[in-house]
Amino acid sequence: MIAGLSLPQKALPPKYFYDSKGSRLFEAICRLKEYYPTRSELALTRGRIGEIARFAGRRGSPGITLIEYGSGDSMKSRLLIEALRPSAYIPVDISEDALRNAAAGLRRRFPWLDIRAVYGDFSRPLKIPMAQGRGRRVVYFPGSTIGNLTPEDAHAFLRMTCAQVGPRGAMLVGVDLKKDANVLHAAYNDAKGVTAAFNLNLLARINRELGGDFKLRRFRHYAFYNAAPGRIEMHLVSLVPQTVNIGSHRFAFAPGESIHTENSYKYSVEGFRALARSAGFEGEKVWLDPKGLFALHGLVAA
Ligand code: AVJ
Repeated sequence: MIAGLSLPQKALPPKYFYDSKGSRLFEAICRLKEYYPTRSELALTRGRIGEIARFAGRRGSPGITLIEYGSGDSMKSRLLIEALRPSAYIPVDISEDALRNAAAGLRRRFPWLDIRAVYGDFSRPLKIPMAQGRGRRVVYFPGSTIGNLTPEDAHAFLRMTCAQVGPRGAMLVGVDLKKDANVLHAAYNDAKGVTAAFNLNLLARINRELGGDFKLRRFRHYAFYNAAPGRIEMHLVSLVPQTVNIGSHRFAFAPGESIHTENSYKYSVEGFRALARSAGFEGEKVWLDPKGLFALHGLVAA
């Protein structure tokens, strides 16, 4: 946090949004009528689950290990577990509460499944417990979380995942599509202000956990589509000249100066396939929701 706030363009990593309050706010975002990604991905996963499981499982292949990054409430993974019947499921998440609750629910629902929850940050190499056997490894990364990474970081992340699943291993990754800027704008500037509350909670969290003295009313949520890099940017804009303390550190804000809190990159089908290919994956399948808003890519490690 200190390092990010010391940059010329102040910036904080979006992974810190997800304390328990932030996770609840994010779940509320997912229910907003303007926020199409969750609903679109769920509809597409429900509608095509047979094909998706056939791709991931090559039908009948025994001992599949399903690894999910950013599993959250494991909502979509339930569908995939039912259809794919893996022998092991490894949910990885940075929100410990969400992870433990989801794992407990899945244990009741799928008593035959070996579940090993891993609490951690998947953007760094993690020690993943692997079920024994020669089964295929499948990484599931839904939700368009990959959009938080710059294309350079996404490339490195895909390379790491490619090595993790090994030759002929698979990855299912949810990616938000490029679309009309007005639709994007509405999704990140909802009328009820839930996204604004989600963004501002990052400052409240710094106050709670790091002894900061941010006055939340002196900052405003700001989100816009930056067409050149193809990303939504979220910022917190200082409304007045002010200084903020975090422990012994002081940060000055000019009026209008912002903290850049999130990028959410949008990709065309071909754009994402090219990125995946450059990282060692072949884009074998892609499924779109009926409205063409969201894509699920089926990648195979070359
Ligand atoms: C969880 C990263 C996919 O980028 O759309 C939602 C987070 N931020 N509204 C996204 C988010 C503001 C979300 N991801």
